[in-house]
Amino acid sequence: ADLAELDGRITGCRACPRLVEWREEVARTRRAAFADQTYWGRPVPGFGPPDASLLIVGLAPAAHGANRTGRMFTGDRSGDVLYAALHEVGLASQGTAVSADDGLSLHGVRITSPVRCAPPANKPTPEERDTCRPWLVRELELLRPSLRAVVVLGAFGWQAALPAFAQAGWEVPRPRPAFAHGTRLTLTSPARLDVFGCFHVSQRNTFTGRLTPAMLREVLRTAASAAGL
Ligand code: DU
Ligand code: SF4
Repeated sequence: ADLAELDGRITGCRACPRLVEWREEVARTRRAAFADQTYWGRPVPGFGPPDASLLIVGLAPAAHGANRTGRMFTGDRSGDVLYAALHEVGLASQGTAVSADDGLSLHGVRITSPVRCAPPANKPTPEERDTCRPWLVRELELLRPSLRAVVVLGAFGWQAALPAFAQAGWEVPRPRPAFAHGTRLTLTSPARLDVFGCFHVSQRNTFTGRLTPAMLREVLRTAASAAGL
């Protein structure tokens, strides 16, 4: 089994009835600006090379972003911020992401999500988060040989990711360290993994200045350095 095979299995998942209904309804009704497009409307797999040393963990696909284009953070405002920063720090081949065939490639970085289907109001339930976790655990197991650092975007991702690290074989301290922007959690066993907390790139944080492009670049630079990139 490899990551490409895992990605294929993920895209066929229908384990969460509420999310299956929502992702497909959004794909049917569409937004006026995208009325002529065929929406992906399925679970979104990780994006990036299978030997990535840095992993970025988000929240869930945006209804008219990744749920439309089929690629993480592609075609939405969150992605505009994330990919611009990745490009500026040298981790992405271009600073924009508009469609799955726009030519963008990532250097040593993979982007994934603890929930793979677009949820209503961008809010998965705890049950949906737990139902989706095995996909992230499997992705972590397959990335483990090359993986050295993780950037977790937001508290939801943090709460989902720490148990996934534990299930994938890392020793995670209990009680689990709380999420904070700028937090660095270094796991040491069975192999070193530096985990960084960063405010999510959603408009709620970027429009208000809670997360500035400079703050995001700083976390990405520090994490890339920890990852040997
Ligand atoms: O099929 P592939 O060229 O190995 O790409 C798999 C997957 O990883 C696809 O989503 C493109 C992405 N990717 C990347 O972002 N950067 C790379 O350097 C290589 C592949
Ligand atoms: Fe499957 Fe995850 Fe989508 Fe639920 S959110 S249907 S577990 S891919």
